[in-house]
Amino acid sequence: MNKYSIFSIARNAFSHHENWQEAWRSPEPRKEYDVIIIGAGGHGLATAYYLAKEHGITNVAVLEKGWLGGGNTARNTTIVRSNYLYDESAAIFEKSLKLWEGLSQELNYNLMFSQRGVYNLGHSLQDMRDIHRRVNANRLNGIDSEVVYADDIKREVPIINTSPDARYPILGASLQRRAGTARHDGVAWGYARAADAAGVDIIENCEVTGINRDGGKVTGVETSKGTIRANKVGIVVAGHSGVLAEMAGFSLPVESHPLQALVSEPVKPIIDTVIMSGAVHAYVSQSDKGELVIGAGIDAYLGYSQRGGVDIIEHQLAALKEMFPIFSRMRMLRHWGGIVDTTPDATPIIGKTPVRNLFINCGWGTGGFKATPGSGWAFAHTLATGEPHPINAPFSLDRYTTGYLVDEHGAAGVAH
Ligand code: FAD
Ligand code: PYC
Repeated sequence: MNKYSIFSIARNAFSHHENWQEAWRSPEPRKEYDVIIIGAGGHGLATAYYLAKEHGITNVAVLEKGWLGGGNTARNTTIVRSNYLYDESAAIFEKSLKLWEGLSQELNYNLMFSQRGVYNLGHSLQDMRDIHRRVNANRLNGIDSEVVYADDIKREVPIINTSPDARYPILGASLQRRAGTARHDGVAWGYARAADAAGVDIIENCEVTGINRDGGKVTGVETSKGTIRANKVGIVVAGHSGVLAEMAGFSLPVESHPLQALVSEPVKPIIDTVIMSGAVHAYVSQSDKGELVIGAGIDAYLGYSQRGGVDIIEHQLAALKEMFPIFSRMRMLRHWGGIVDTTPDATPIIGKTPVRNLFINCGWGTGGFKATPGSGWAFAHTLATGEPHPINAPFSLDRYTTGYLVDEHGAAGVAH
């Protein structure tokens, strides 16, 4: 750090941040835009950024009913990986991972992207067969992925319990070394700043309450700040996708479920990778602040409250304690929930809707954070050209009538 940055930090500290430049503007909505994006989560903001960067479309508004990033984007546990089973998923998640690898530089924003590796554990012979199959599929798609065994894991993560006497003994895992974690709200802020700089209007506290149509074509939206016209509209609202689809007069095969997470009190560095177990429904990493970041599968019931049942976290902590006995006396500090939109094949929907010029990007369930850059990139193409990019063509809504499903339940990482 040089003397100028020390002075600048001191000056800003004493000014109580009053003179800081806003990272993005807070404009009033115009009467009309070329494109409206509903939802300022990571996916919506990334879409706006790539519309400007890749397609030169900047007469764009992103409408957010709350605050930017206040949905699942800043509620998630930030695991980024691309080790999905099917070619279709591998293509979009790997595209995303490649974008992650240069994103801090591209946005000039420190996203704290940390390629610390992700282990997906196997606890039975059948788990290990499935892991072999997925690792082979990953490698055929050029995705780094390897099978490791209990001793290998123990060497890298000495605090893990690999005793064969455990209730769910750890036999091995798939390991993706390029996978890892990132700073979740930083992703929203980085994309927002870059999109705003390109001329995109990001309008917070602006709830969309209706989708206007004329002759089967979208013409704009009704909002808490009035009517706004648009040639094209993209819906990117995660847990509220069904609500927005209903406003536009069609239904989606999605369910909205709470998904919970919690963090412990901060401790010194004890785990420098990510451990996930789909079988016992628990996963853990350690944040830069020292907190253990812990999650599980979805709550079984449907709902829109951003909280969940205590039984889920009780179960996940019991499972985690068996895997890491050293955690048994740690205190938990905070706990929250988000609303995730799950699809029957655990795979997203990105593309056209029955309403002309109205497009949707949803159904990422428990696993969309990792896809933020790739999803925004592909959705921007879809909005700009009116047609899906080959990378998102397999994720059309009509696959639920044609039957071309992409069943990723086995690789979703978290049960849903
Ligand atoms: P959001 O960030 O939810 O953005 C949608 C926005 O739309 C919200 O800000 C909302 O306020 C807004 N909105 C809704 N209705 C309206 C309306 N009517 N008008 C205007 N705006 C509206 N994924 C991973 O890859 N790795 C993980 O480790 C991971 N962990 C998770 C842990 C938890 C606890 C949760 C809840 C999710 C997790 N996920 C994870 C999933 C991931 O968070 C989501 O898939 C992803 O963030 C979705 O991003 P988004 O931008 O589509 O949605
Ligand atoms: O998709 O890898 C994932 C994930 C981890 C935690 C929640 N989702």
